[in-house]
Amino acid sequence: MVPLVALGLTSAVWIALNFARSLPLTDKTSDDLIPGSAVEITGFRVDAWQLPDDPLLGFVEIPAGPFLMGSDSSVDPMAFDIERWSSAAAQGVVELPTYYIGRFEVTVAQIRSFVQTTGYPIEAQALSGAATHPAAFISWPDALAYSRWLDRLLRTSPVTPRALSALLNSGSRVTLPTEAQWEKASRGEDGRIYPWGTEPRPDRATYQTISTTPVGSHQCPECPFGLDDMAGNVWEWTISPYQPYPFDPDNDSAGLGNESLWVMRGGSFRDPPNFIRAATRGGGDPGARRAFIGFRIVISPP
Ligand SMILES: [Ca+2]
Repeated sequence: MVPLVALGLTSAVWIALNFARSLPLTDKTSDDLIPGSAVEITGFRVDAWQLPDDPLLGFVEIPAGPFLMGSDSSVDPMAFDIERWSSAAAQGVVELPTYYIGRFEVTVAQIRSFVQTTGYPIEAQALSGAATHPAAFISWPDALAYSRWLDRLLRTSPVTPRALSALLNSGSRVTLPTEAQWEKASRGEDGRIYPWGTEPRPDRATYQTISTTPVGSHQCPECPFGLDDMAGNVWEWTISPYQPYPFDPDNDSAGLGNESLWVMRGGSFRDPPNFIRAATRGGGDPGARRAFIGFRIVISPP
C-alpha cells in the first residue's frame, strides 16, 4: 500500500510549468512586496531571513554513523509494504556521514523573506499563513528554489556564523534532505517507530487535527536530536524520488521520468498515527501544492 500516491496531477505539465516559473525576478525588492515579512518574531532573526536565533541558525548536527532504516511489520504492525527494506530483510543498516538538518520545518515567515528578496512567483496561499507556522502550499520546485537561494545567501552574507561558513566553504550545501537523512534525523539509530518511542503521543506532535501549529510547539526530550515536528504538522519534501528500497544514494535518479513522484516524510496535522511514523513514505507529485505539504532543509556534505 502506497500512502498519498493519489496526490498525482498531470505531472509532466506541472514540472515544465514550475521550472519555467522558478526563475527569480530580481527587480522586485520592495519592502512592501510581502506585508509583514520583516517583523520581529521571538526566537527568530529578522536580520537573518527569519531563521532561528541559534548558534547555527537552526541547523542541528546529526553525527556520522549507521542507523536502522525501513520497517519490520512483525515488530510494527502499522508498517506499509513500501517500507520493507528488501525481499530478504525487513530493515537495513545505512551509514551516513555527518550532516546538519533544520530543527524546525521552514516557516511562513522564512518563505515571505525569500519571496520578498527574490520576487519568486509562489502561490499566494504559501504566504498567507501565520508567520511561525510551517510553510504549506509549497511544491517540490518551490522547496528546492528556497534551499538554493539560502545556500547562495549563507555563502556570502556577513551574518552567517563562522561554523556554517566553514561547512559551506568545504563543499557542503544547503538543500533538501535525502530520504535516508530525513529518517535518521527522525528516529535516530535504533529503529524506533516514532521519534520519541513506540506509541503515538498527542503531546509530542500535531496530527489527527484540523490545522498546523507553530513550529517549536512540542518539547520532545526523548527525540534523538531535539528536532521538532518530524512527526506531523506538515509532510516534508525530500530530494529522493519515490522508488523501491533499498535506498541507494549513488543511484537516486535511476528510473526518473515525467510521471515520477518525490518522497515526502513525516505525515501532517490531518493524518492518523500510522502516517506520522518515522519510516512512513509518502509519494507526492512535484507540482502538488497542498495545505499539508511543506519542507525542512539540510546542510549536506559533498
Ligand atoms: Ca513535519
